Amino acid sequence: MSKKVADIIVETLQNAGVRHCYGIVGDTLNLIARSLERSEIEWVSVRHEEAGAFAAQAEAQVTGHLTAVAGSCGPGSLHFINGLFEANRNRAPVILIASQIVRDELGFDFIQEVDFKQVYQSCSVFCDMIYTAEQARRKTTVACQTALAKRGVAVLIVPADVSASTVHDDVPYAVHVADPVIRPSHTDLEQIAEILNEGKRIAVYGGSGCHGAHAEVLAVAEKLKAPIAHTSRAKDFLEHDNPYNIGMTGMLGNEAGYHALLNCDTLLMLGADFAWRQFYPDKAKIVQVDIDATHLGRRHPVTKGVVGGVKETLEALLPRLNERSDSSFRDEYLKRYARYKEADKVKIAAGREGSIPGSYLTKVISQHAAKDALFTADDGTPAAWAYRHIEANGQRRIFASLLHGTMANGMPSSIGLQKSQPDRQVICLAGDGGISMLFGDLMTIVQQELPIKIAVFDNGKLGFVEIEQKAEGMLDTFTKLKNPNFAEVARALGLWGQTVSTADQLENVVKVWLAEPGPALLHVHVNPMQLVMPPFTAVEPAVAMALYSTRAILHGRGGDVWEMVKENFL
Ligand SMILES: Cc1ncc(C[n+]2csc(CCOP(=O)(O)OP(=O)(O)O)c2C)c(N)n1
Ligand SMILES: [Mg+2]
Repeated sequence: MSKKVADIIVETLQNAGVRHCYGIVGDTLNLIARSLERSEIEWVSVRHEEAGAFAAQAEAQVTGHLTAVAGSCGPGSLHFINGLFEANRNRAPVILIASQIVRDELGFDFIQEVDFKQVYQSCSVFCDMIYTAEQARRKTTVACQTALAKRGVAVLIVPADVSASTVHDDVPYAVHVADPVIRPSHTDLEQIAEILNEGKRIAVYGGSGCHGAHAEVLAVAEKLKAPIAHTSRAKDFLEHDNPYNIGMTGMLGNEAGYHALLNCDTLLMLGADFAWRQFYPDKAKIVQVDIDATHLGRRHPVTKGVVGGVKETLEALLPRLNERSDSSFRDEYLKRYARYKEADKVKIAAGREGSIPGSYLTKVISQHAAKDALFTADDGTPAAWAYRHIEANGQRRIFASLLHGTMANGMPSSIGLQKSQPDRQVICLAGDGGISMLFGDLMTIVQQELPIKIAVFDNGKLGFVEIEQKAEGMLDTFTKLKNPNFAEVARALGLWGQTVSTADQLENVVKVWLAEPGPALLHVHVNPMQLVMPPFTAVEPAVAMALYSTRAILHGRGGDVWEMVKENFL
């Protein structure tokens, strides 16, 4: 049977599980757009392709399904890049249909010619062109298969003359979505059991690989009398219903999680690939379990690394572990964690003179959000507050740019979450810097009639960077933002919009905002002087802060120092 290549591509995507395709149409993409229109895949027009890529990766993460983006040649398909880095790092199966100028002009610096193969190599697991019409089905199938199997981005470059061609299409290449069970060999299991059975102060450190393994992680921790610390990405999976939880380590962590990992004599790392080496113990024996063999020992040397899914590995490991009776190590850190949580309850409150700290705003939102709400948080202070103050319950999820660390991830990611989960509440915690960066896609939210709830944490600055600068003893440099009234702008765009500046009104306004049936933007003037405090008191940052204070006072900005001290230390 003869078929148009554009139809073959779209049919293959549909059969591979694609439900939405985000993008902007144009020239070389038009034929594929026509095929998409006739398919069951829903096209979602965005205003900036980067937003489409963020949306697609969030959808792919929450559903596990392959999700598509598509662009016109040159700048159109180039604009996806930052969102595709985000997707690839998050192991989100996303396919970009990068339409291309006709083959006959490739290599002559034709108008809009971009070598996508070179551009997208470093943020993809598959990146290739359909060279001939005859290879269309096979190449599209392999692109989809690779994105799903390797959990990442596939970039399929499609010259316009190829998508317009007609070919015989009678070989049934098709995508297989597999779900294998992977666990270590018996020898590997014996070896890690031996190390764990010798431990006296054992800690478990769970990462996002613990998704779906809550019961098994708790069972192992119970047997080993180990407290459970987790990475930020594992918060959704391990924080809830966990009597052994001691929270996170790292800059966003707390002192219990931080010290337990440094003071244990045996560390069991489960699906955790935490990048910051200084938070690993230097003297402990480390056992690492990861589904990806390339992760073993790449952050910090480990005693024994094994390959397997966390759930399957722990199921097989459990009978090999001796039940310990001494729980003193775990008890100590559980006590320290409880103390931290208790202090936090009091500390996270309205600021002085009715100001609203970002942490308090987040806590209030968490209190009133739905039980199964999906949150996105912009890189910057919103992500820090989200991981510290959104309460996990096993149903909620938080999506932030933890691995790529990009601004502006929040609002566009919420588009993909709401498109794929129309019945769930989707809440975006946005920075004033972050929301401005892809502001145009608020119009996508309106056009698509998505009831997303956006809170803009307006501190009038690139706050997180200012904190970094202060921690280096610098005065704030190039961080100021002159903002509009975001609520007014939101209303002009067709969203519900309101501004809140004082803590006494906050709770009521948050309730009204969350109850709005349509898209709603809450513009909150948050305390501009709030710092994100690390879980330790190191001499270095303290000295840098002192330097900052001295400089600020010398530059006639003693008021800033006083505001900072009042908000954070008094
Ligand atoms: C695309 C991009 N540009 C720059 C940065 C560096 N950066 C990280 S956080 C941040 C400030 C974010 O400001 P805002 O969104 O207002 O959040 P705040 O920290 O003020 O709450 C910047 C500039 C980045 N991570 N990504
Ligand atoms: Mg800001």
